[in-house]
Amino acid sequence: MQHYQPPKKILCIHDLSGLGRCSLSVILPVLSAMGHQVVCLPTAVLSTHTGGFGQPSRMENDTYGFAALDHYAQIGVTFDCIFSGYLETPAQAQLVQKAYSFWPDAYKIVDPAMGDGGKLYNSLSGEIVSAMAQLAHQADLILPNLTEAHLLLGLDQSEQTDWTREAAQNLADQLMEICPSAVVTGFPMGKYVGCAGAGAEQFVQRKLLLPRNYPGTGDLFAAVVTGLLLHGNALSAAADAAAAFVSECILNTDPEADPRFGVWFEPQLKKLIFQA
Ligand code: PXL
Repeated sequence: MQHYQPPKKILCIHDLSGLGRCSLSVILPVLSAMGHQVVCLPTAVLSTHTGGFGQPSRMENDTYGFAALDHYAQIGVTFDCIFSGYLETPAQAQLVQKAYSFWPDAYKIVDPAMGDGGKLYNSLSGEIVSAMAQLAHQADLILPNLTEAHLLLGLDQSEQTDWTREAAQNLADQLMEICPSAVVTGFPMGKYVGCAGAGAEQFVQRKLLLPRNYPGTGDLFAAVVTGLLLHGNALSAAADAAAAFVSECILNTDPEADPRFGVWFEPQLKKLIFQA
C-alpha cells in the first residue's frame, strides 16, 4: 500500500449473503483490515449468493434500509463514501439515491454488480439495468465488469474473445458519458485478463489469466479499490493492487475446492493491513 491517510467512514449498501464469500461478507472484512470504518446497510439477508446453491432463503424488509438512513441523518452522522453493489430491485436502488440525497458530499462508488459472462444474473430482471445506470450517472466512480459495462452502455456484448488495449480503452472511455471515472475489469486479452480505467486516469493493465472463476471476486476487487482510493492512492495504483490481491486469493484457493464457496481470501487479509 503506497499511501495511508486517516481511516474513512464508508456506508456500504449491499446484500449480506451468508455462504459464498461475496457482498458484505467480503466487503466488511476487507475494508476493516484496511483500517476503515464500515457502516453496513444490508439490502437483504440471503442464505447464499444466487450463483449455484439453488434458491437462497431470504430475509427482506422494504422499510429497514430507509428507516436506518433516517436514523443516521437524525443523529447527524456523515459519511466520507457511499459504496453500493449488488441490488436486486429498483426499490433497493432508491435506497442508494436516498443516501446520496442525505450526504451529497460523500464520494460515491457504484459497483453495478448485475451480470457476468455476457448475461444478467438469473436472480435479476432487466429493470435493474436502468436503475443501475441512473445510479452510475450520479456516482463519482463505477466499477463494472465487461458484461456490466455493455449493459450500462446499452451495447450487445459481442462474441469478442480477444480485446486489444485500444479497444479496451475505447470501451472504458465510452463510460465517461455516464460517470466521471470508471474501471472496467475482465477483458480477455490472449493469455492475460485486462482492466481499463478512464476519467481520473486512463490506463490499461493486464494480469496473467487464471483459468478459474469464482463468485465474489468482483466484490473483492471493488472493496480493495475503494479502500486504497480512500487512503489517497491513485485510481491506477488502486486497480493494479486490487487485481493483484484477487489473483493471490485465487492462487491460494485449493483448486479442488467447490468454486461456489468463493476464494479463500481470509488468510490474505493480513496483506491489506497497513503497517506503520
Ligand atoms: O457478487 C455479486 C453478488 C452479490 N450478491 C448476491 C449475488 C451475487 C452474484 O451472483 O448472487 C446475492
